[in-house]
Amino acid sequence: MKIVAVEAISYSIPYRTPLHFASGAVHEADHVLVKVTTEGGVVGWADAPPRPYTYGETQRSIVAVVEDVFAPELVGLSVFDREKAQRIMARTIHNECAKGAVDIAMWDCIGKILGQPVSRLLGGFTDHMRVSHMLGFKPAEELLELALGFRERYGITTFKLKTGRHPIGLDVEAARVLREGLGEDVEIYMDANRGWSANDAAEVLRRTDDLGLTFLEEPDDAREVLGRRRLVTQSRIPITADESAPNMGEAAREILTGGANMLAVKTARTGFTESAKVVAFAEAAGVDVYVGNQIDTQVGTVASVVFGAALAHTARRAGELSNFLDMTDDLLAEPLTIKDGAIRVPEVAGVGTQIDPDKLEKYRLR
Ligand code: MUC
Ligand code: MG
Repeated sequence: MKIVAVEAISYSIPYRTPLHFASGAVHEADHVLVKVTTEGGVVGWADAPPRPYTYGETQRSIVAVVEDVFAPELVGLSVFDREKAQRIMARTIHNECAKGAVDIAMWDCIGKILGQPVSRLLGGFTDHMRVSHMLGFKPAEELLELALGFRERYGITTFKLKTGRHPIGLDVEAARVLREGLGEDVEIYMDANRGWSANDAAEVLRRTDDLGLTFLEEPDDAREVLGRRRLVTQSRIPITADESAPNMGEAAREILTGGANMLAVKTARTGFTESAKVVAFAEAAGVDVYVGNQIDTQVGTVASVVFGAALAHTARRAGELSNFLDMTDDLLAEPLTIKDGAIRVPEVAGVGTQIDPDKLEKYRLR
């Protein structure tokens, strides 16, 4: 079934609680919906979040690359020809989230055409994903109050603490207050978004050694090659590559050159097709992964749930699937719910990214 249109629709939804982290901040979901239409009128949807501080993409660059560069090449292709679409999009370097969204929207069409949930088509390992909540920069006591609230209300027992601040004592204190307030059974890990040097990170690891943290993500700029390698070699917990591994090739390079020994997999940037290749590489290499958050709306989050639950290697750990709770509204026709610390895979044909037309009309920018 041929693709007849590939469109990019900008929209903006304010956040109730902005998220602050070492590389930037998010006050509104100024994202782009990617819509793929096939002959016969099947429509697939996916969300592309612009993250200029991570990938260099903006809302306008995503619209431009999808509509001006990808669409003319993809129209006329069978929607089942995902690998051909990958090759076409790979001719344009970078633009990770634009490519990821086109792939997911194609998968949504495929699921709808076959009358199957895409999670089943991708592997069908389980029917839910455990949720990890990402905590942005805030005073330690406020972070604890928030985390206790998320545990009480949604049953969430895994938390990512955004770090990378100076003085480093701020983050050490936040981790300690969380551990003492939440107890031993809660999983806590840190993500510094390159905010520290390798030496800062080594000092933080030394000072948090007794806190039972699960892993440390993107402590410093991975291009500081020797510092990063030293950290990976010396750390007692895994060092995770996130923005230093935005695609399959760079994920392999970071692992094989000792820049990291764990990987974040984000469907927002590698879609389903390339994410599956990243996971296969990691599984074969004996490297743990977790499903990360690109500060996703519900449209982005449901894609992460669908992918994460499909494969045994991604379903092992909680995925970051709850930051849409900080938004004032969302676009998904069937809103997601978090119960007992988990989100269930929607039992619908496709990805479950169906859009509420009234909400899209309200928030779209053009
Ligand atoms: C994360 O894991 O880093 C913050 C910046 C970004 O690109 O993603 C978020 C979360
Ligand atoms: Mg990260």
